[in-house]
Amino acid sequence: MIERTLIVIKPDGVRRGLIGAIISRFENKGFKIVDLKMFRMTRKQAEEFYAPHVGKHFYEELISFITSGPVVAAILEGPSSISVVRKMIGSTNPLEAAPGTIRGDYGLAITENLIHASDSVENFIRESKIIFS
Ligand code: 3AN
Repeated sequence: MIERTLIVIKPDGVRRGLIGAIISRFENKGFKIVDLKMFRMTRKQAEEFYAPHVGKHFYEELISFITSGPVVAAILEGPSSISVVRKMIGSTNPLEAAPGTIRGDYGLAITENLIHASDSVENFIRESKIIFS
C-alpha cells in the first residue's frame, strides 16, 4: 500500500553534516520526497511533538535537545513507508541498532540518535500537522 511517513533529522544529524547521507538512503531506496524543510523547533512545537513522552525520565533532555538547533523534516511516500522507514532507521538505542541502519551506522547515543520517523498512520498525521501546517 502506498503511504506517507514523516522523518525528522535531529539537530545532531544536521550538526554532523549528515543531511545528505541520510536523505540519500531514502531516495536510493526509492521513496519519493513529497515535502522537505529545515527549521528550528520551538519549545511549543517540541512539547506537542513529544507529548506521548510527557513524564518519562528523558523527557526534559529530549525537549532541550530537539530545540537545540535546526532539524530537517521530510515527508516520504512509497509502499509501506511507515514500517520500511522504521526498519531503515534502526532501534531507538544506537548501541542496539543493527549495522546497515541509520542509527546503527552513525550513532552511539540514545538521546542524540540522529533521526525520528513516525511509527503509525495516526502519529504520522499528528506529527506532520505540527511540522507542516
Ligand atoms: P523512536 O524514536 O525509536 O520511536 P521513542 O519514540 O520511544 O523512540 O522515543 C523518542 C525519543 O526519545 C527517541 N528518539 C530518543 O531520542 C528518546 N528516548 C527514548 N528512550 C530513551 C531513553 N531510555 N533514554 C533517553 N532518551 C530516550
